[in-house]
Formats: sequence, C-alpha cells, structure tokens
Amino acid sequence: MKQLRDIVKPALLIIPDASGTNMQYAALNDLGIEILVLDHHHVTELGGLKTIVVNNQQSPNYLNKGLTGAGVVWQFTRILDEKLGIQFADDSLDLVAVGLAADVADLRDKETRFLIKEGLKQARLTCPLIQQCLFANDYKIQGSLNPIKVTFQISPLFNAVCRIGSLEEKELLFQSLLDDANSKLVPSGNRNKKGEMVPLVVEAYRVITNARSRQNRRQDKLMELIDNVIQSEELSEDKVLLIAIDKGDFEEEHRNLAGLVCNKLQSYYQRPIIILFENDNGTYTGSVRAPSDVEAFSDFRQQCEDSGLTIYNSGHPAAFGLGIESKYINSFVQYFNDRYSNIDVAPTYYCDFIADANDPEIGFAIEEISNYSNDWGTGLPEPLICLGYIPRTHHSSYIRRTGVIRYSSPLGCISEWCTNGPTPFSHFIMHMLLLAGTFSVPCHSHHGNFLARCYLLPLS
Ligand SMILES: [Mn+2]
Repeated sequence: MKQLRDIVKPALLIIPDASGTNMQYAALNDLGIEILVLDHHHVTELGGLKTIVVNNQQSPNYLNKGLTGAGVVWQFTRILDEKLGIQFADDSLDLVAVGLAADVADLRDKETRFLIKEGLKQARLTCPLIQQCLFANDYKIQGSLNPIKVTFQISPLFNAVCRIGSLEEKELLFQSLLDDANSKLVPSGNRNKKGEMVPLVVEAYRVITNARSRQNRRQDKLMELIDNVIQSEELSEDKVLLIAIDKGDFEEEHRNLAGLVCNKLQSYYQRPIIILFENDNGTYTGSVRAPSDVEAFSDFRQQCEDSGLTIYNSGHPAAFGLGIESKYINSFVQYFNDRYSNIDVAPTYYCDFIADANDPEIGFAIEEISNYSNDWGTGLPEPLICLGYIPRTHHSSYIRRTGVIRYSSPLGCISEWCTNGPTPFSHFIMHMLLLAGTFSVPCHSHHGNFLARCYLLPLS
C-alpha cells in the first residue's frame, strides 16, 4: 500500500482475483488512483465512482457463480474487445483455461467447462510457457493438455515458484507467459551453459522445474520424517493426528510445506491432521487440515478454538493455522480422543467400482473409462476403481517416489494379470496410499498404452 502510494503512483490500479475494503479503495482514490476490481470472491463492497467492481457473485444476471478469477478477467477483456472494436481476448484463452483448471473451478458449470475445453485445444495453446511445457516432452503431458494434466503437471510448477521461489524467479515466471518470451534472450543460469544467451521461456522453464524439484525433495523429506514420528509414537491410535516436530529435527523450509503434507496425509488417515513445528519460545505453530466429508469434524477450526487449549486458530473451517503451547499438546490430543471416543476413525476409501484384477473383463472396463480422460476434473471426478488381488509374481512392479506404480505384465496385456493366481496386496501398497492417495497404473493392451488412475487396496 505504502509503495503504491509513494513510489509506483499508478493512475489506474487493476486488482484481479482479489478485492479490497471500502476504506482501502477510498484511501487510494483520494490519492488520485482509480481502481478496477475483477474478482469472484464473496464480498459486499460495491465500489463507487472511482472504483469499478466487476464480480460474478454480485450480479443476479451472471449465472455462473463458479467462474474464478481468470474467467472474470477474460469476460472483462471480451467486453473491452467489443467496446473498442478489437480482438485480443481470445488470444489468451489458453491461459484462461489453465487458470480455471488450476483454480479447481467446477466443470459442471457449462461456461467453465466450455472455456477449459476450448482453451486447452491444441491450436489455442500459444502461451510460450505452456508451449514449453508441451515441448519439454514430459511423459506425463505427452503433447496435449486436459484439466487433470493441468492440475498435476502445470499448476504445481506455478505453485512451487510462488511458494518457495525468489522474487526474481516469480517475475521470470510472469514474463514467460508473455508473447515475446520466445524471442527475448536472457543469460542462461545453467552451470553448463555459462554466459550463453537463451530464450527467456527456456530459462523460465528451467527455473520453475527446478523450484518444483526442490519443493518435491523437501516435501519427501518432511513426509519421511512425519511417517517416522507417526510410527514410532503410535499416533495412528489418536482420533486427531497431531505431529509436533521439535526444533533441530526439521529445516526451516519445511514450515511452508506443512499444509501440502497435511493434505497428503489426509487422503490416507481421513481425520484431522495437525503438523506443528517448535519455535524458539517453546510454542508450536503449523497447519491443520480436516476432512470436509466427515460430519463430526465439521468446522474443526471452531472445535479447536472451543478446546480452549490453543493460542490461535486462524483461517478456513477445514484448513487453518494453529498455535499451541507445548505444555497443552498432550491435553489437546486427549481432549479430542475423549470428544470423539465414539467415532470410528478407521479410514474408509470410497470408490466407484470394486474389481478383482483377475477378472478378464476388468481390462476392457478400465480402457473404456480411460477414453474419457480429457473430461475429468473438478466436479466430474475420474471414476475410482478399487483393484484387488493383483498377482505379484512374474512381473515387474516397483514403487517410485513419485507415487506411480509401474505395473507391466510379461505378456503385455492386462487380462493376463490372473495367470499366476491371486496374491493379496501387502503392506507396501498401504504405504503407497500414505504417499500418494491415488496413483496411476499404466496399462498395456492391444489398443496401445493408456493410464488408469486407481486406488489399490488390500482386499481381505
Ligand atoms: Mn480466486
């Protein structure tokens, strides 16, 4: 705010995907700064003469309340095109689609669905960075995009830079979205190409994929650490999983990964997860995630507040930050063990189909489902198949840290899975779920290779 006021002093301030308060608007307006807000959040501020608010939540005429920031910005540019007799809005449909998909906008809204489908069409993918992602020949992207690929392959790049990147890296990322990112040359930061000039987009792609790897490595380390704590302290008996990590046992960078890791643990343990780090003054602070589909845990933030044992609980009902004094940690865990004594926290995994891997028909069913892989996304989840009794002999199966099980049968056809008889799944699969929740099983059939995302569970 101060920098805006004293240094930048714009005549017009455009605020996409966020809003301010009337007081903030008035303060800026008084300085001669006019404001354009392009937002989708539920806010009551309507703006005024010098502050124009465009917000799909505020107009009864705009039916798609699920449209997120990128979509509202696009609609604004579309009207701008009309008023000025120009045609630029559609040039950025690829970014609009990536923005909406990354923002987990609901695909059941027809407008959202159309924008994502249209924007991800091959001919529309003109943004230099998005093209770079396609050209980089990532086997998970394979030259084309759909909402799921955006969620798992593209948006993590953006997230990693925003979470752990420097200001320069963030700026580079932004510039790599602009038209001239292919022609503009910058010095390469690659140690093997010292002094060489490379297209900005190439350098940006290198930087952001590095950021993602850095984040993944940190995250893996933190997961391992937490896994050890859970096992050695037998925490999985508790109704609420509270993992408090002492000073010296973690690295400072782990702090801003707590939320991500909570999410991962959530899919396995299906109960509130609290990850806390010790501070210099002996208190513990960190992140909380609670399952939104379990009635007992609804508005878990309020429940923590009600315990009277915490220092603060700030954020959303099911995703928030928490601080607690070390002397209250045990009572806090006990408080919820008592409170939920009647609640069974044994994880339940929901799936759409339960199948026996030895069923010769199952290969065709999975293949059929995989034909729709470009349609799944938020609100239209990919069907989950619970696959049991996958034979473990005579084929290679190994787990990679990426959470992908590579499974190939020696005859290259999944209907051959049954040839060696059923072997029930064992502990390592449970561990996979801990790491990944769901994961992909590459399948081979006479129609070629395809991917099916499955839950693999022990069937007793
Ligand atoms: Mn938003």
